[in-house]
Amino acid sequence: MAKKKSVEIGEMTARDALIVVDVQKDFCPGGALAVPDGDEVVPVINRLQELFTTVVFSRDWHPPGHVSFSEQPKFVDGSWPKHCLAGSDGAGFHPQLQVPLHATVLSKGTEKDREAYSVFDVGDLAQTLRHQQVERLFVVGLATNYCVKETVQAGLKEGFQLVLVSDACRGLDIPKGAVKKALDEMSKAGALIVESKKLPRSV
Ligand code: VGL
Ligand code: ZN
Repeated sequence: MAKKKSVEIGEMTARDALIVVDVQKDFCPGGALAVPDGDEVVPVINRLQELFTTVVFSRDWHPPGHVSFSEQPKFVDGSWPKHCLAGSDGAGFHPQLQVPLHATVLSKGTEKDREAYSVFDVGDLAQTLRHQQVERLFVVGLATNYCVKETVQAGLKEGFQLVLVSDACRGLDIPKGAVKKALDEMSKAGALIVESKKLPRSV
């Protein structure tokens, strides 16, 4: 009988890094650009962190009048209500998200005229990770079909192996099916999509 093909994660090592994308108040219920159930990723991500020696946090961090802000916000591709204003309360991490004191925090979308969905748009993250001998990235956070997807795609282009932990992500399903489409695109591009319970140490 044919065995169902299973994803091989193997051992977790110091060559793995966790990238936590934009788990900020504005992307959680009650926030300016709320992702449905966005806050549900928080306990999953807090548990996952125990598996990693390297954890990088990104935050969306826009100046007033950022190019992505729209007067008539449509919640579609590139036209958003004002969100994640640098230094504002809404731009803060979710209060229950564990962010270790010395964690790397990368702010993105800080230039007024340029959108930046991928964490790799900030500085030389790829180079830094390579210097740390990181080979494989586990990506989690918000929103699946924007900053998470672009980070996964950019990471693959930089030559990393990519794992998306599906229950540690939530997306904006507008139009309906957009999140599924994003998952398919990431998978086709070469990312593994796994649930956190499939990771080596049960978390
Ligand atoms: C994001 C829309 C606008 C994200 C950021 O973090 O996915 N989405 N800015
Ligand atoms: Zn933004």
